[in-house]
Amino acid sequence: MPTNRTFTMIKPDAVQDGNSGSIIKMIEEAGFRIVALKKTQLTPERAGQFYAVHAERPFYNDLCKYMSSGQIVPMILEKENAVADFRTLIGATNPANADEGTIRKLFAKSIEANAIHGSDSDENAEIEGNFFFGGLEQF
Ligand code: YYY
Ligand code: MG
Repeated sequence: MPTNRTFTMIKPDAVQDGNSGSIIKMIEEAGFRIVALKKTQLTPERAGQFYAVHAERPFYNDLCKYMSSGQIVPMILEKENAVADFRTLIGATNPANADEGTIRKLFAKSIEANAIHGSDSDENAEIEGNFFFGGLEQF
């Protein structure tokens, strides 16, 4: 089976709480290879660019504020069927609806502070990975 890639970022609530290590361990144990990883912080403007697809949604301004409120850990990950399998590993957007054992069920605080991002398509995975990492950082 060919591998493909997805993009993720551990969000400010999970980084602040010291859960990055536990989350990365779950990701590696689920069979994902880390292609690229760093710790950084978004400005509200840059968070707005990342989530531009949600610009008309009522939660957009709060989301941009929240996503720029602390450090994040963006990563590019590789595995067979990476995008879909990673969405399964993280669980539903609202942690109240997330399956037992998923990253959001274990670590998310609310629908906004939901611990982790996962790309929703191969195309967006590439766009989002390139948002944070240059070509020479993607191995
Ligand atoms: O892909 P995913 O992160 O699971 O959800 P999206 O529908 O793409 O929304 C992106 C992001 O926006 C979500 O992770 C939290 C936030 N959000 C929110 O604060 N309130 C909502 N009603 C829906 C989404
Ligand atoms: Mg999404």
